[in-house]
Order: sequence, then C-alpha cells, then structure tokens
Amino acid sequence: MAFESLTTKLQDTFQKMRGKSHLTEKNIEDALNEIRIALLEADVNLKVINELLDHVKKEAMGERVVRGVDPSEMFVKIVYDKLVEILGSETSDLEFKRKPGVMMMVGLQGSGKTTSIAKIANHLKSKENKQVLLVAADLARPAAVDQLKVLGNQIGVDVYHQPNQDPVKLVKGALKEAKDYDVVLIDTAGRLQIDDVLMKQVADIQKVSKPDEVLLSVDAMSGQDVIHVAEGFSKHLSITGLVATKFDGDARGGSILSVRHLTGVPVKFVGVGENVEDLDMFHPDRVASRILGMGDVVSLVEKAQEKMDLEAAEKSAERMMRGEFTLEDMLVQLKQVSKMGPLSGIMKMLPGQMGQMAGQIDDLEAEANLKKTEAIISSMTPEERQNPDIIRGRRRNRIANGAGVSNTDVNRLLNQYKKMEKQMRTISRMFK
Ligand SMILES: Nc1nc2c(ncn2[C@@H]2O[C@H](COP(=O)(O)OP(=O)(O)O)[C@@H](O)[C@H]2O)c(=O)[nH]1
Ligand SMILES: [Mg+2]
Repeated sequence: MAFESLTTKLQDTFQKMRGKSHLTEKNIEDALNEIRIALLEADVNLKVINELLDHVKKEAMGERVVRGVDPSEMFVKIVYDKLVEILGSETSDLEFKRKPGVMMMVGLQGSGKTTSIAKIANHLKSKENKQVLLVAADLARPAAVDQLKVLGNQIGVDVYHQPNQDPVKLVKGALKEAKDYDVVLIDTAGRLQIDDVLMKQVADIQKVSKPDEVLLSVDAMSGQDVIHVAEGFSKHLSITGLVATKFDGDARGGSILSVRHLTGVPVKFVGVGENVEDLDMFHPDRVASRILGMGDVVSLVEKAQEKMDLEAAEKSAERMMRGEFTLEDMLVQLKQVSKMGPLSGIMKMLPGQMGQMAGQIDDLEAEANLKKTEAIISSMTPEERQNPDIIRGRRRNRIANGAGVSNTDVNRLLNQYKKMEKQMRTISRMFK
C-alpha cells in the first residue's frame, strides 16, 4: 500500500525528537534531513520537498509555545499542516452546474479512464441517486466499447454507443438523447503518448460537449511522469480534476503528493483496485494523517491550540468590554470568525446585546484576507501593535516586505482596524 515505508521512516524521525523539552536548530536540521531522504525515496518531487522543508524549518524555529504540547508534537503538527496544504487543503467534489451535467474523462491509454468512469458512475448512482448515462466515445479500439458496455451492465447504468461514427459526432448525438439524465459521463480514447491527433480529438469533444468537469486519469505507478502528463493535457484542455489510479499498486505514492501542488489541479478521486467499488474520494487531511501516521498527535495539538485561542479570546473580550481594541484583538477575533462565523466565538463572550451588535461589524472582507492579515500583524513589533499610529513610511515598507504584501495591503488593514476600533468604542459606551 502507498506510503507505507514513508510513514515508517517519518515515525522513526518523530520518535527521536520525542521527550525533548525544547528543540535546537541541530535537532530540527537532523529531523529535516531524515524527512528529506524519506520523501525522496517516496518519489516526491524535489521542488515540493524543498518548499515543505523550508516552511517547516521556518515555522519550527519560530513556533509559539502551546501549553500542554511537547515541541516534538508541535513539530508533527507543523509538518501535517503544510502537507495538507500541499495536497490541496479542501476535498474537491464533482461540480455539475446544469442538467444534465457533463463530465469527460481523458488520459493516456491504459491509465484507467474506462475503469474510473464506471467507478464514478457507480458512485453517482449509488451514493447520490443520480441518473447516469455513459458515452462510449473511445472508438480507437473495438474492445473499448464492449468494456464500457460490460461495466455499465454490471452497475446498472445506460451506455450510449454507435458503431462506425466519428467520436465528436457520437458525443453530439449522445447529448441530444441525454435530456432525462442527471449526468453524462464521456469516455474518450487514449494513446500511449500525448500526440496532436489525440489532443485535437479530445479538444473537439470538449468544444461540443462543454463539460462541467474534465477529469484526467493518471496512473500513480508511473511516478513523476504523472506531472508531465498532467501538464501536457492541461496545455490543450481545461482539466478540472485528477483521478489517481492504481494507488493500490504504488508503494511510494510520491507523485500523488506532488501533482496537485505542481499543476494546481485538485485530485478528486483515487483508484484503489480493479473493481467498481474501488474508488476513494481524496481528502487531503486524511491522506496527510495517513502519511504521517500520527493522527492522534495532530488532534491533540489542535485541541491545545483551540484552548489557547479560547483563552486569548476571553482576554480579548474583557478588553473589548472596557472599550479597548488592539490589533492583537482584531487578529484573535478574525481567527474566531473564520472558524465559527461572526456571531459565535468571541462575540458570545460579550454580554447579551453587546455581543450581537459587535457581531454585526463588517469583518467578512477581512476574513477572506485572514492569512494576509495574520502575516501583516506578525510582522509588526509589539510597540506597533499597541500603537498603530506610528506605522508610516519606512516602518510600513518594512512590515509590507516582512509579510510579503504591498503597502496598500498594510494601509487597508490599518484603516479597517481603525474602523473596527471606533465601532468597538461606540458599542462599549452604549452599554456602560
Ligand atoms: N489495481 C488497479 N488496477 C486498475 C485501477 N484502475 C484501472 N486499473 C486497471 O488498469 C487497466 C487499464 O484500465 P482501463 O480503464 O481500461 O484504462 P484506459 O485505457 O485508460 O481506459 C485495467 O486492467 C484496469 O483493471 C486501479 O485503481 N487499481
Ligand atoms: Mg478505455
């Protein structure tokens, strides 16, 4: 199974760090070196490895202390968070915007297109109760149509096929007859390599069918080649998602770890066997947890962090009741908002109506920029956070550079802070 050896090696590394009351630069360097080797052996792309390790090093050296959490546990959490980000953060489901929704499946020959399309049809039918039509538009090999017919029969889904037609015409014909279906899934021909004829054909099918989803099936066992294949197809088609097939046979798994990050295309499904049920949705958090084999530690750290955030929120609420509102408070509040929505979190800690009114303050825009806001506030000195009026000219440039944002971003944040601070003061006066 994929990631087995990677997981064992990473656990060894984490084990060595355990129990240390603090981590030195040397400890961190040693661990990072071991992680680098483990990732290289798992066939993870070098660019991705470097980005992961640079980030982990920076975070691990500057990590704030969380009570009740061992530094080695914090370290695992930092690696985990970055892994989730590299894997794409959110689970991406199929999105069909009309009826019937249209999806086409593309990929090299033997990469698992036909098998995957049947798996997806089965998933849509049995889990989402959808009426599905499969379209056999791979006319390059006579056996391909039969293969789809057999699979369609097996899962109880209709298959549209026509002998002796050109694939583009066939797709047009299929769509004319698809009015009563919820989704139409088009299987296409593949070749051993990306070539112009194949690309023209799939591009033409895309043009006539205007699919909501264009999924590319990539064979996980072909390792780093997956990235080239994805890039090759992306030049001619707008790929909306990847299906990583034969994950069950891929002991290393590194390509899956890299492909999302390098191509920007989310992995939507993972094929884990030859049967129609052998399809998993791709959940970045679960995959990261499985790679690290440290799900317990991750949730422990998350709980401790939440507790700290809660304490910070309580302190912040006390200050707000006194009409005080600092940049730190703003950050605490935004974090709460992003987690639970405006009226919960910190607002709940303010008494009755005051909480309600404070919750109406417009912070949605700021929520979208939470990462930026965090970076900007972190780049300020404690003095600047207490007294933002001193932030001008060179200080502002320094903060913008430090946070990797523009001066305009810093100004926008400061203006927004001023507005919120004024509102807080007004509200607190009303309730005195
Ligand atoms: N073990 C395993 N085999 C798979 C998986 N997906 C496809 N296959 C096998 O790979 C071969 C090629 O698949 P097929 O769907 O015909 O590829 P296509 O040419 O792209 O349509 C078949 O033997 C499939 O059974 C998978 O997730 N795991
Ligand atoms: Mg096929």
